Amino acid sequence: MYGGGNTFEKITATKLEDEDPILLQEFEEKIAKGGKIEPQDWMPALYRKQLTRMIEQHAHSEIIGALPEGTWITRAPGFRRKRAILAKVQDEIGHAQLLYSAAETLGKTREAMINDLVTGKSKYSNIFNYPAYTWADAAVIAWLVDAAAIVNQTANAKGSYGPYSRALDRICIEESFHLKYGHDAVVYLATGTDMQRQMVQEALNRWWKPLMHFFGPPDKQSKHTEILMRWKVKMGTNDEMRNQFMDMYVPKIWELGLDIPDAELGKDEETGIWSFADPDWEEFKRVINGDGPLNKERLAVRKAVENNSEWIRKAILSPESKYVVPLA
Ligand code: FAQ
Repeated sequence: MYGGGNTFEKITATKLEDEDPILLQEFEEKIAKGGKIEPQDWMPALYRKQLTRMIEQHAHSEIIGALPEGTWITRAPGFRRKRAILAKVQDEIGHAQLLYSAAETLGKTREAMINDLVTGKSKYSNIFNYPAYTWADAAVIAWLVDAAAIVNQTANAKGSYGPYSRALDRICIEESFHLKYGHDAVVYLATGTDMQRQMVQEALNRWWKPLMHFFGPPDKQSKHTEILMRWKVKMGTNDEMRNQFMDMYVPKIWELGLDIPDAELGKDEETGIWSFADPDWEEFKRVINGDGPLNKERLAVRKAVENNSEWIRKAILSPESKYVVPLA
């Protein structure tokens, strides 16, 4: 029914006010009671559009997110770490596959999604546009970027769209392994030689600001939070998720004797809210709109992979292919 990208754009152009009010009410009541919406169920076009946007961006983030750590597979210190980072990178690509499949249930084809990624039409997480200069960068990504992802995704796994919440459940289990592996790698460096401690401190200094950006703009600047919270797609606001991350991980970072590069960081014990210095939201905007340190390189790699593997997709998907199972 929803063949290509153009068809999908037309279907999702309907305004919320134009929806059937009775169907809309039933839909919202089901969500309010904690019910799941499945692909065949009625849903407002805006729900379809918002979910597609968010799941698609998430899928792109996983596939691009494999690149900074991917460059460390051959250089990881020792066979044990090489095996672990190889498995992690493979998992991230698997997460992208799960998420593209979940997004496809909403009607946009995978081809259209990949096309929107490589042409720069779709966004993906800000954080993967920064370089991983040293092994400590790979360790900090595996610990803290995965931790940030888990905070966001364990909450949203309880969300209203069945295919997305089931994909998130599975992803979070794997991300928990990644976090343990990343924590182990950071602890090793933080309790190592002076040079190793310096290396991990410098990596933390590089990643802290992108980590603050990772949860999205402050709530008062967020465009989509209100409707996504109403429909239980997002289960916490950007500020709530950021605060939860700081609450869980700032003490763990301090425990290791590492400094967080923010002189204004502190928690109000009464409200439980962390305050922090402005992480430069202008930089965030530049990075998510294509002008970060490595945006062009990341997309160029992705585009090259797509071009180089086109013959494989053609061979497998052609009607003559012995790999295509005929529909019964
Ligand atoms: N990066 O109105 P809001 C991972 C955009 S997975 C880029 O607040 P929303 C695993 C936003 O799209 C990481 N763009 O947006 C891993 C919107 O632009 P648009 C990804 C961002 O959707 C670990 C505009 O700003 N996780 O790390 C970002 O309500 C290690 C306005 O913002 C997910 O995708 C950003 N950080 O909230 C892999 C989780 N933040 O579309 C490898 C699912 C905002 O209007 C190694 N997504 N923008 O042009 C979400 O939870 C939400 O979409 C947010 C943003 C919280 C990211």
